[in-house]
Amino acid sequence: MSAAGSTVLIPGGIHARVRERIEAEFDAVSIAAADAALMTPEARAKISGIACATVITSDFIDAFPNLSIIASFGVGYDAVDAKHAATRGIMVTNTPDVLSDEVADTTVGLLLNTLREFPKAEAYLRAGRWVAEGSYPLTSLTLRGRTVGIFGLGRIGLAIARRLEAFGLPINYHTRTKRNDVDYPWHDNLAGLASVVDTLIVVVPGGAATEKAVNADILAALGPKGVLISVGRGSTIDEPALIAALADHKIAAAGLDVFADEPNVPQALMELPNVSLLPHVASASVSTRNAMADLVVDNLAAWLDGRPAITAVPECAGLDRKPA
Ligand code: A2R
Repeated sequence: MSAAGSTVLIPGGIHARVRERIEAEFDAVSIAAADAALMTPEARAKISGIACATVITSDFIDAFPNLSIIASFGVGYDAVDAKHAATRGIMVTNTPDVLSDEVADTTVGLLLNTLREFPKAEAYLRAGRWVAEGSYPLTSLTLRGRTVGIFGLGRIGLAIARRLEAFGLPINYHTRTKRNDVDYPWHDNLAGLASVVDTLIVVVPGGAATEKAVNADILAALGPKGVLISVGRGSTIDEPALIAALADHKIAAAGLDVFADEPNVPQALMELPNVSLLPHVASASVSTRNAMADLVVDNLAAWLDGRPAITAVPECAGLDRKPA
């Protein structure tokens, strides 16, 4: 089989460039959601690739007897049952690296917004309050003198660390495995990291191992001057515990780009004054999203042509392309 003769399914919404390229380069089939009941068994049997930005369960995967690759949009692929796909010899790919710098830039912006209240200061100007009431109040928080802890020093975490190092800030980190290519102090547990820093940046993948990892104990360890920044997955934060910590001034402030139940953001969070909120936009520039879209389709084309996938997820890194 060659890529050109392959049928690729798009379940649910996806970036327009992914759809356009798939329609141009493969036989494309679209369904409204990742629900196998929306297709006949005959139609499912024709599918060899899936391009997705949605939840892909093991049951859905098993509904496609000739499926060979699932190309997921985004670096986080916790929505795709990659372990199950790997046991069936099905490749899963994601879109790492091409978004790391964009996400790191956004993280620095969100951190500054959280500390120095720039969105609120701009709203103050636009509302005419500078003229009517005088200068915006001095901010109680600053980036100066802070010590940063990065929970997840992977591709994105390291890009954030390098930026904040240039801002003159000391960096510590927690991962399961110590990196031997950086000199930043490593902590073998998150509580230990939180207790020695005042600025905790969370950029670990979602999934069971990191579910609500940032809980009341971690926030207490971060302390009253503490600032939490979350840009990985909303599932990694215990949101009720965060809301309580912010309301009770157990920590000073938080900046969030990701939430547990997107696009729904708890009203209690929105009403807190010491929070800066973004609607999951860390990688959301036209150029970066286009690069992610191209990587989705390039992975499909490579694998369905019999070449190695470009960016296999770790669970599928050892898979060989099945003979057509
Ligand atoms: O634990 P390690 O040594 O595998 O390091 C990875 C760390 N990490 C964890 N750290 C502590 N406890 C865990 N249970 C845990 N699981 C993973 O997170 C590594 O340092 C980092 C992930 O880095 P990368 O795989 O390079 O991912 P990347 O490209 O930085 O993206 C991170 C996440 C995505 O999964 C999306 O959810 C989000 O950012 O956009």
